[in-house]
Amino acid sequence: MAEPSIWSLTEGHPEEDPATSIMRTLWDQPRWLEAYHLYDDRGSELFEQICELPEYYLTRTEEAILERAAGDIIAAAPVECIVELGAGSAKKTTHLLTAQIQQRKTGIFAPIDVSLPGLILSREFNRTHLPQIRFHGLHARYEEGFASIDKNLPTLFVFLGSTIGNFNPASFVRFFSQLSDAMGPNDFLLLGVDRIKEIRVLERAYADSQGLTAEFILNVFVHINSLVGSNFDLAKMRYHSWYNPEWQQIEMYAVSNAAQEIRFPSFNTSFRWEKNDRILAEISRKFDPERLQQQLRFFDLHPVRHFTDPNDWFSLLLFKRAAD
Ligand code: AVI
Repeated sequence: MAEPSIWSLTEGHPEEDPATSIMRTLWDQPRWLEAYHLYDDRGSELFEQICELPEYYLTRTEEAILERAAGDIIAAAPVECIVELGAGSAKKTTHLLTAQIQQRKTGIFAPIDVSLPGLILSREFNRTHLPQIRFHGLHARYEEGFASIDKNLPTLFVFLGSTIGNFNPASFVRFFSQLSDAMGPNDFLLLGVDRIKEIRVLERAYADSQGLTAEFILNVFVHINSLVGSNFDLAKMRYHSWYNPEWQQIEMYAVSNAAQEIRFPSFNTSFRWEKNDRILAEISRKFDPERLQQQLRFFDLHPVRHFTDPNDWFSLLLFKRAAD
C-alpha cells in the first residue's frame, strides 16, 4: 500500500520514459506530442485556472448537469462501487457519492490516478465530507486500475470532463476495448463529453482573452526543455488553435516564428523548425452524442440514459455493459 487506503499498481509496470515519448512523436509528420506532457506541476495549475475561465464552459456545464442528474444516475445504476478515472474531478463526483449515500446508505469510492498527491487529496476530502463511503484509491494507469476491479462487484465507472476528447483515434479504441473487457455484467459507465456546436463558441473556449490556454500549451516546451535539455524558446513561437470541422476537433499548436535549430544534446540530434511550421500539442475532440452511443455499442456498451444542459452543449451519457 503506497499510503493508507491507496493501493499502488505501478510497481513492476514501469511507465514509458517521457523523454522517449517526446522524441518519438517530435520526429513524426506532422510533429506532435502526447497530451500527458502538458500536465507538469505548472500545467496542472494552469488547467485548474482554465476551468474557471468565462470562455471555458465545459467544467461548469458538466457540473450543473451532474448536480441535477446525480439522483437519476444512481437510481438507474444499482451499484456498490464508484470508480473514477482520474481523481481530478472530486468535486463533481461528490454529487454522485452523495446520491449513493442517500439511496443506499453506503458504498465504495475507488479513484484511479497516476498522481499520488491527487489521490491523497481525494482521500482527505472523502474522509471529511463522505465518511459513510469506503475509500479505496488506486495509484495506477487507467488500464491497470480498471483491470484490478472485481468483476462481480456492481460498479459505476465514471470518466468526466470530456477527457476522452484528448485521446487520438488509436488510444480511443484501445481505451474502450480495455475498459469494456474489465467490466462485469452489472457494471455501468458514465461518460462526460463536449458536443459539436457553433464554431465560435468552441474556438473561444480554446483561445481565451487572458491567454491562459496559450500559456498552458506553450508551457509544455518549458517542461520538455527541463526533461531532455532542448532549447525551445517561447519567444520564438506562438500559440494557434482552430476547430477542424472535418475531424470535429479543436487543434492546439505551437507555431515557429522564425527558422530555428532545435537541439537535443542528450540524444545528440537536432531538427530545423522552419518559420510557420507547427507542432500539434493537443487535440480536443467534440462529439455527436447519438453517434457516440452507436459507436460504443460495438464495445458492448449499451446506452441507458442521456443527460444534457439547456443549450445542448455537453452530454453525460450512461451506458450498461452488455452480458457476454
Ligand atoms: C482536459 N481536457 C478535457 C481539456 C479539453 O478541453 O480538451 C484540456 C484543455 N486544453 C486546453 N484547454 C483545455
